[in-house]
Amino acid sequence: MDGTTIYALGTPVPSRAHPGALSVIRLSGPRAPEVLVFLTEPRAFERGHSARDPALPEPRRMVVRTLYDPLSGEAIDRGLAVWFEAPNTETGEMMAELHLHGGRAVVGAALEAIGRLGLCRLAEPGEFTRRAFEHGKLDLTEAEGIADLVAAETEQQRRLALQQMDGALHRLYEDWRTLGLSTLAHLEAAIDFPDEDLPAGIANQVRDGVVQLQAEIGAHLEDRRGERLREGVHIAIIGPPNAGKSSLLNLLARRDAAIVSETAGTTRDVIEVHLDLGGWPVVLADTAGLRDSGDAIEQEGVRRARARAAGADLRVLVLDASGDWQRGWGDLVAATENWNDARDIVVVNKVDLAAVEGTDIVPLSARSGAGLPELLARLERSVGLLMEDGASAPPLTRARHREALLEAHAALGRALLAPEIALVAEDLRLALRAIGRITGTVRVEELLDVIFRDFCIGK
Ligand SMILES: Nc1nc2c(ncn2[C@@H]2O[C@H](COP(=O)(O)OP(=O)(O)OP(=O)(O)O)[C@@H](O)[C@H]2O)c(=O)[nH]1
Ligand SMILES: [Mg+2]
Repeated sequence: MDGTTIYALGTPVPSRAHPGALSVIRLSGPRAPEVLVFLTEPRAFERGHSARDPALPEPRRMVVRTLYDPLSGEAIDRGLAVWFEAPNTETGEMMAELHLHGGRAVVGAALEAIGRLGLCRLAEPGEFTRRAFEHGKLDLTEAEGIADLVAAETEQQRRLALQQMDGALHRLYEDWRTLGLSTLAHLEAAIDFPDEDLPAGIANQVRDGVVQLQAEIGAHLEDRRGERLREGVHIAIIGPPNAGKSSLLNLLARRDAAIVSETAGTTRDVIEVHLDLGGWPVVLADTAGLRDSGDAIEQEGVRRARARAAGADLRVLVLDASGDWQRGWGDLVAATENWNDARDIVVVNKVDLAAVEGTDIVPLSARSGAGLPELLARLERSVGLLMEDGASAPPLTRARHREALLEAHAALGRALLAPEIALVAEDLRLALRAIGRITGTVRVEELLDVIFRDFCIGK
């Protein structure tokens, strides 16, 4: 971190088609308040005011100010100005904000005016958040939570991101580090005094600590909720040919994403659509009708359908009400890998042609839409069940965390088998370092560059 002052437009860049009512320019760094003075006091720049100039408003108090070009003295806009005194700010540095009208020319002129002062430079992507991290305002998982919050598209993604921004993962990983460190302290005591008898039970305590840590990390690694929330819950629509699987996909997607026809065997490839289902992001897949076929291409489609069904988080089996649906059901379920009675759903479609009755089925007409509300409720319930598994603990959300935790998990496994105390300690230290990399307690510069590069400018 350098001691420079940075500035950036924090709101979207206004375009001709989308000017904003407001635009916010933010600054962070030692000279931020000074910049405010030079921009809001005509001629102040030439006179060379100091940051303690009377023109500087009280910190944290918004004031109406006209913004001037510091060199020509020409008015640019009138808006609100505020500044915040370090270190109790978002970045831990002096900060200032200008709330201007969101026109292209206004924003362009204001940014140019700030640049012309020569007191600060444009921020890089994520630089504000990075400075907050450098000043200990947040850890890396919380910084990633901010990025996820900005990127969140559904309600549940937003909730998870907010939890992470508020430190849910930080606390979990810090708890593990604390447990690991106290275990290590016991071990180091044993190494330092090899000749003295250890108090009875220390070896057990160390073992219990490592076992507990490894078990908790293992359970966390198995929890797929975070990835499902980021990438979408995968739902596969499967069933015999012509049952109306593609019709159902189109109905849920509210567009003609898949070809529908009365020819059995229409769908060959897997067709995906992305949906927001009650706040959950969902990837819905339509698949080829399941049957034995002499057609090599169709057979490949069926193979893909089965693979997709097995790999999906949820399965929706579609049967044809106008056919002998009760007979096919059991065999199809039996032939479907990973079928889960509690969550997976059986839809009997085309009830406009033949009425159906039965428990554990959802009657539907993809043609008329009858039964759709019930199906949506069932889908939301199933997704809810899926995502509640282990709901008390915050889920793993990033591949970066997974990698580090796998490393920690493996090191703990080695520690349990290590023949000597010194080796146990070494493996435990490796595990702690891996966990520390997740939160940023253990710093890795290249890693920081990668993480903050993904942010937007002005964040
Ligand atoms: N009457 C009626 N016809 C339907 C309904 N849903 C689908 N169909 C018709 O059933 C035929 C097959 O529909 P698709 O959606 O293509 O069926 P599919 O299961 O995707 O078929 P494949 O891709 O060949 O496996 C089409 O002619 C649809 O118009 C429904 O609810 N009622
Ligand atoms: Mg189809």
